[in-house]
Amino acid sequence: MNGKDDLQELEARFLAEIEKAGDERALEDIRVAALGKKGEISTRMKGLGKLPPEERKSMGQALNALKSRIAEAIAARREVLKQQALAARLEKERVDVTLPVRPEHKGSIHPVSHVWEEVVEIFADLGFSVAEGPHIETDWYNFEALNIPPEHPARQEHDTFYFHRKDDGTRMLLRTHTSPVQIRTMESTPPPIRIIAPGRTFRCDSDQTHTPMFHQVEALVIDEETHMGHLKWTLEEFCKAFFETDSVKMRFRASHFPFTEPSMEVDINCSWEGGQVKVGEGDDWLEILGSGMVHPNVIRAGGLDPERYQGYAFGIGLDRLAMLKYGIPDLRAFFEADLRWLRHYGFSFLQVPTLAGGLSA
Ligand code: 2NM
Repeated sequence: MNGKDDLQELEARFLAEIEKAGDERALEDIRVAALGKKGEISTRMKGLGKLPPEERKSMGQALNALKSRIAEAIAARREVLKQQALAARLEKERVDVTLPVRPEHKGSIHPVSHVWEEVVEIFADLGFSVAEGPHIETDWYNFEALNIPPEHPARQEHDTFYFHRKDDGTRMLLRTHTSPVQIRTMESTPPPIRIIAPGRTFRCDSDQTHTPMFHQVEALVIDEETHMGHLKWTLEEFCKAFFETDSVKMRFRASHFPFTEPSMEVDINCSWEGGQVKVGEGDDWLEILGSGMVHPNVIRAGGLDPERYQGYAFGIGLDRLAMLKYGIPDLRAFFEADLRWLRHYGFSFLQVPTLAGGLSA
């Protein structure tokens, strides 16, 4: 048979097969039969040497051109098949998001997540926005900028997780509090600043009352006039809203933190009955947060002028808040992912805390 006629027939046959290929596997079989090492075209390429020299060149060109056309046809068909497969999958896996929620759902919202949302809701209502930042921080943002120089004793208390040193001798760390977010906010936002920074924090400490990962929410307010009266009012509003009682009594105790001056720890009244704490009744006191007026060194580290700007900050442990409000006795159970525990203490995803609808209800 004349070589060129043979090629035309070959091309027609392969193009027809490609067009008929129903899936990517069938297409791959055709590719191997046509373009593979032992395929029709390669076999003919190998035969070129036996042709008379004057035919060899044109036959070689014809074979190469055919090879490209078949490869193109296969690629085009593959694209069509891919689109068809995707369309079929989308059709089959379609979810009607307008259907009502199924009552038999299994998941639940972790109490820490729930309390996190409650706290955000309360402070949003007081005019605070939420700020977030990285878990992996530099020494500057986690310590130096917060008025904690390298030799400061507070460094030991922080039980910091460090990463390997870099070539320049510095090392990154897991933030030990969310305060780095406040520094970053001061750098990026002109006052007035009114933010809360909820998030995960990390300390190399593990016993009955400490887990290596825990949650904090810290607040920062900076402008030209803010004073301790504002701090006290804000904390009182927060406690009343969070514990859902107007009867909660608060006690401010002088304390010391490197990043605030003066510093106060805040206790609320509670009762202990049958091993259960109740907030807002009784004559015992329970420490729930630390606070103070932001130290001028910290304001300066945030890039602001402490002669012009001042403000307050405070920090609250979210895990402890969750234990107190929902009567959860053991901190370590929080992070064990025990399904029975999660079902018992978890919240329905429909129980979104809002001030209008009730935080815990
Ligand atoms: C606390 C207690 C007191 C605090 C201070 C700052 C910053 F960045 F503004 F200096 N952030 N958070 C602070 C103050 C945190 O936690 C117990």
